[in-house]
Amino acid sequence: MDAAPAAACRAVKTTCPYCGVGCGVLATPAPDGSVDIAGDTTHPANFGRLCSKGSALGETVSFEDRLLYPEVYGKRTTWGVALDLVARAFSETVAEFGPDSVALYVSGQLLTEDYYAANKLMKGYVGTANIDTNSRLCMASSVAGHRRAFGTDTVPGTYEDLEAADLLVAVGSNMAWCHPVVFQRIAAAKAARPSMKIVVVDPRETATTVAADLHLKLKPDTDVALFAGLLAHLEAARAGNAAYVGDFTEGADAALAAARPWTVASVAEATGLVEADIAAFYAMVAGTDRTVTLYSQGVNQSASGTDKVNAIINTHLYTGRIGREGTGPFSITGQPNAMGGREVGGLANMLACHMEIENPDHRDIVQGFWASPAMVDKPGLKAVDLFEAIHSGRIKALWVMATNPADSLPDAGRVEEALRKVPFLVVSDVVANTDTLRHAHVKLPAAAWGEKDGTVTNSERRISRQRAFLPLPGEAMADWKIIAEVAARMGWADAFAWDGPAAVFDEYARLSGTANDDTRDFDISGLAGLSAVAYGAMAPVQWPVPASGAPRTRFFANGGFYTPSRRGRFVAVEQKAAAETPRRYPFRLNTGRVRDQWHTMTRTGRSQRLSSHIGEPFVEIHPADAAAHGIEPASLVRVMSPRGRILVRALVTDRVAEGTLFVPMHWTDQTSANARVDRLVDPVVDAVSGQPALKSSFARVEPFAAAFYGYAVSTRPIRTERLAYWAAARLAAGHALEFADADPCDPRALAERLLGTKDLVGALDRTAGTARFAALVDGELVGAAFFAPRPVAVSRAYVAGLLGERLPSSAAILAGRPGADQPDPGPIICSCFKVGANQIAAAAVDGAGTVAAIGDVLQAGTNCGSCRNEIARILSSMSVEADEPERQLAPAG
Ligand SMILES: Nc1nc2c(c(=O)[nH]1)N[C@H]1C(S)=C(S)[C@@H](COP(=O)(O)OP(=O)(O)OC[C@H]3O[C@@H](n4cnc5c(=O)[nH]c(N)nc54)[C@H](O)[C@@H]3O)O[C@H]1N2
Ligand SMILES: Nc1nc2c(c(=O)[nH]1)N[C@H]1C(S)=C(S)[C@@H](COP(=O)(O)OP(=O)(O)OC[C@H]3O[C@@H](n4cnc5c(=O)[nH]c(N)nc54)[C@H](O)[C@@H]3O)O[C@H]1N2
Ligand code: SF4
Ligand SMILES: [Mo]
Repeated sequence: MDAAPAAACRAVKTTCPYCGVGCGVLATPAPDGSVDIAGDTTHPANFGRLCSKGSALGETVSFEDRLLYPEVYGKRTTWGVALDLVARAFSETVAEFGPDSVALYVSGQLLTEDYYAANKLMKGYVGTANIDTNSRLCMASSVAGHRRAFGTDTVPGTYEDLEAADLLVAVGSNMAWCHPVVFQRIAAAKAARPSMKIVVVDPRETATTVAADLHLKLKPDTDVALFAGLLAHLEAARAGNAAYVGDFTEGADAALAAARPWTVASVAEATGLVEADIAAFYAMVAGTDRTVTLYSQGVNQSASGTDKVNAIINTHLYTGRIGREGTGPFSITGQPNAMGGREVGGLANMLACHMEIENPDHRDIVQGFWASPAMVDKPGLKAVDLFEAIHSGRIKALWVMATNPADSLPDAGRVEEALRKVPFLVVSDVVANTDTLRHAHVKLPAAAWGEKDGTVTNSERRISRQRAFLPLPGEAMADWKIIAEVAARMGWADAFAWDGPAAVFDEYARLSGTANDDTRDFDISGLAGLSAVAYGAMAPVQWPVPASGAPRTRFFANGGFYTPSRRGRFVAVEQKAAAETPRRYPFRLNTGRVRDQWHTMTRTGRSQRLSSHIGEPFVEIHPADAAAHGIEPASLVRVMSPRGRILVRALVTDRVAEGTLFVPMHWTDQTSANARVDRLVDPVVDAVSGQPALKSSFARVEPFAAAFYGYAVSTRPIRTERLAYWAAARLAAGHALEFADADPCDPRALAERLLGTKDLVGALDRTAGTARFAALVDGELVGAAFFAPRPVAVSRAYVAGLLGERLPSSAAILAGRPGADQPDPGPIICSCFKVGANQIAAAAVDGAGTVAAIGDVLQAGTNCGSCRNEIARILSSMSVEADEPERQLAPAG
């Protein structure tokens, strides 16, 4: 059933493998191996839209850098040898040290079928709940908050509610960059109905705050105070829904009692917001029935993450704004199958189909259904503890699938030590080189997006098919199949004898309906019994899909919670006192994402289009802090915590508050010298959910005394030597490298080594201390390198555009920027049409004063639309610094 490669050149309907919006994609493979990508106009998540990452999917499906064959201890081997070894090592470890001595660490980027197989193997057959997922870093606080309030992990609403809301409050979410298509749907709704209001709660200005009617730039981790104060205000303003509270909820009194001490003045004190803004926000919420509160990592990734979630949900229960059109709390999911993983019980404290490990009835249902020989009866280790348990010797064999913990877990240096230390490490991945794979004893080549078949569930509970449209390369195998093969070798062939993903899905659907009778929200028994053909043709569908009983789109408008009393629960929450700032680490370090990269860049990093937006790791630092520390714009900065240090580019901007920093999570040792931000991050976790507080470590900064800065382009990969700083990016015609070092260099000699040729033209300018070299073969530019004592002031877009081109003379390239007759495009804003900031500014000067007008004259923003907010920001400020020194960084964060 795996991957019948599509008949030549037919469009295959599938689902985007990046964010939790879950957009439908039409993929058309061409005979030359390329793939044409378009949005699926029939898919209810996106109706044809795709963002920049989705649009560039075709650039990421090549076999370059793929892991194509199994490897054992560094040598290529057969599947038989690799699978036998994994099964034997796990079996022997369990026999000698017990089931809790082995672990799986999996991912919201697995398909539901993969996830189900992994969970069944561990919780029902090996007999341990030591299977956790990177969703612990992502959604665990939302899961815990949902379970406290609803008795189950339900997102009650839909994307249509976001459009139908009169007030959309986005908390700790940069959705313009991280959930661009949902954001575009909201922006379109607001354009059609300007009375709709958007409030964004974020300590930082972002591409999302640009679109807000009100931006509450609060102090980090003070959201509980803001929402507890809101609850108190709703009571005082008599905006509650007494009937809803009385009929369908419990615990309101305690929550209100905890909230009442908050006044606008004390909230202002706690959050650092001005009273007028708080009062305006509270009045908007009190006066707007159709309110949706959408939230993501600024809420979840916090030591008070679960309390933040419940502080938000309390306000919806109190007003009865839940489960009705245009209302509700809305936890938006990160990964393509974050939601599916929660459904199948991927977390160490859950069973499959939203059943609970601690509940003996649930355990019996699952054990009976699986006929499992060794059912778990207690929760397993959560991600951070799991890696710590390697250090203490408890975990002796670990299998990592579809995640890159060496880069994405907090205190990543210690995680890497654990990976080095664990006696047996298996890693299943699709690419050949990651920071995690380099420690693997066994490497297993997994089928990638486009080659694998199965289902994912998006943020609005919609299950969609991912379909294969490419043949399996090398010996790659689907993840569920790899797991089933290992299970069979451990002695459980019958229980894992599925003949394809349809059979796995069928088993899962049947389990969801077993002994359910609406005692559990997650029921897709109506999808059981699909033939392989029907499964192949399955249209996107929102759960629940019970075999009997009415389907429904939303939850809880009339109660029906899944707590023992069937009432929704208020949770009394307290704002935690701010942790004391250590004297030597005075900055709060916030981390997160940029528009065009996905996590550790193993796939998006291959796309030149995506790399043209932001091509380097950076730290956002306030101008006053930069001045106080002698940090110049675009210079290099060391950011340090007690756990580690990184070296990144300074982005001096008042988008961040004084005393705070923001660093993206994307750059790894594969793409940079020393920019893995999680090496700095404290492994502090939320006490309820175990989710790490990835957005609030303490750090300090220091300018880096660079002897020189450099920028190089080449048609071939550029060597990086032992430079203190480098960051590599893809270009249309090759590669780019930003670099610098503390020790002076001989520029010509270094240029020769970086570009791998001695055949250079160019010159040193001793007075300016600069040097410029170019390598031309038959008049065609194959490489260039620029050196300067300060950040190199050449136009990246211009130089990159000449690579691989035939040049009339070397003068054009050595100037580093276009002549007066050809304006410099500036940093790329629209990656679809390669339109730079300077072009947008120039068009605006010529009269194109709106985003639409810019689209008319430059096309910018007219394809995926992900850059529209950045264009709006340029238009509103018109203060783009053209160059000097030109930054790779786009102007809107
Ligand atoms: N381009 C892109 N899109 C992605 C991803 C990607 O890697 N790249 N990853 C996907 C995944 S898995 C996820 S989980 C989502 C994440 O999506 P988001 O949660 O939107 O992304 P982040 O940038 O991690 O963080 C969001 C915001 O939280 C703010 N924040 C920090 N501390 C606080 C606080 O104390 N309170 C409040 N209110 N806000 C705070 C940050 O300043 C930041 O702007 O994105 C998904 N989409
Ligand atoms: N400081 C900081 N750290 C963070 C965050 C943050 O905001 N700040 N965010 C956290 C969050 S929300 C998340 S979700 C995590 C994400 O962190 P990770 O999950 O570690 O990041 P990815 O780069 O998505 O790693 C996925 C890996 O799986 C591989 N892969 C892709 N498809 C498949 C497949 O089908 N099968 C297999 N076997 N492998 C595949 C990819 O090549 C890649 O190596 O990072 C977390 N870490
Ligand atoms: S919004 Fe972008 S990344 Fe997210 S699913 Fe849609 S196309 Fe993919
Ligand atoms: Mo995530």
